[in-house]
Amino acid sequence: MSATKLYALTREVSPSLANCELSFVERNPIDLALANAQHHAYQRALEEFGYELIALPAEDAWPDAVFVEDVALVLDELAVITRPGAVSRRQEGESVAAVLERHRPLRRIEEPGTLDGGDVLRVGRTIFVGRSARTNLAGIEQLRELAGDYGYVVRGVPIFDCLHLKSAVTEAKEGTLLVQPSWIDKKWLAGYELIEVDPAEPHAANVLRIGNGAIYPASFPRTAEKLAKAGIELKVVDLSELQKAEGAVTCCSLVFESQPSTALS
Ligand code: CIR
Repeated sequence: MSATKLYALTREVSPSLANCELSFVERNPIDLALANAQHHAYQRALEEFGYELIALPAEDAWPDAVFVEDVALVLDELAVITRPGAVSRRQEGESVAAVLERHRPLRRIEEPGTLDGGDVLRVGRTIFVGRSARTNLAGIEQLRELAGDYGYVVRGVPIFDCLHLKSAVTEAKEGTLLVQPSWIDKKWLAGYELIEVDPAEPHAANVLRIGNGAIYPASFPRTAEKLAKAGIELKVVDLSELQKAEGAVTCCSLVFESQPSTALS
């Protein structure tokens, strides 16, 4: 029997990162060399978790292209190429699609739908989708049809004062969500154990869960302590420069397992 392979699709930081989209954070100078070094450390952390890295080259024309999470989502059964809410990001998906089509049947969110992967949180067979400035009802409806065919339940969830659903809530370990209660009404998350971010760390709700471990930003030590107390083994990475571009740990990769047919190669 062939072993399952774990893949992490990433893209190198664009030299034009300083021209990124910004919605809820102020523009501050970004140290590009440091951004690259931090991104490489993030890639190493993924490798330490056993992922084989697929690193796409940087794209000068697309400042936000390092945030590959927003342009696709990968479920066990299919991959969906999104139609990002920001017009400046609409062309980022093609090179990602070219990789993913080797691993999954591809589907697409079509006009008039918009959907950012940062608004999509899969927890088991439930897919929460943020109703944000980037993701519209048509996008959510299209995802409901695509994923519904495979038995996923898609739930649109309002969020406020933040960019994406996964700015407000992510899965920290099986059945446990890390949440920023100022940005999402906890009633949507009934039935899950919740860990709240430390109030002094409003942006701390984004954790990249990997089994019983997780990759987590160095900038949120108080919330990190709560996660560690919950038994989560953290690999802490400094992402200060990508955070200035309103990025977080989940948005810099698409992580997925090989399918049985591709595990042979
Ligand atoms: C944007 O506004 O699209 C980028 N500057 C940041 C995207 C971050 N993506 C994510 O959290 N999924």
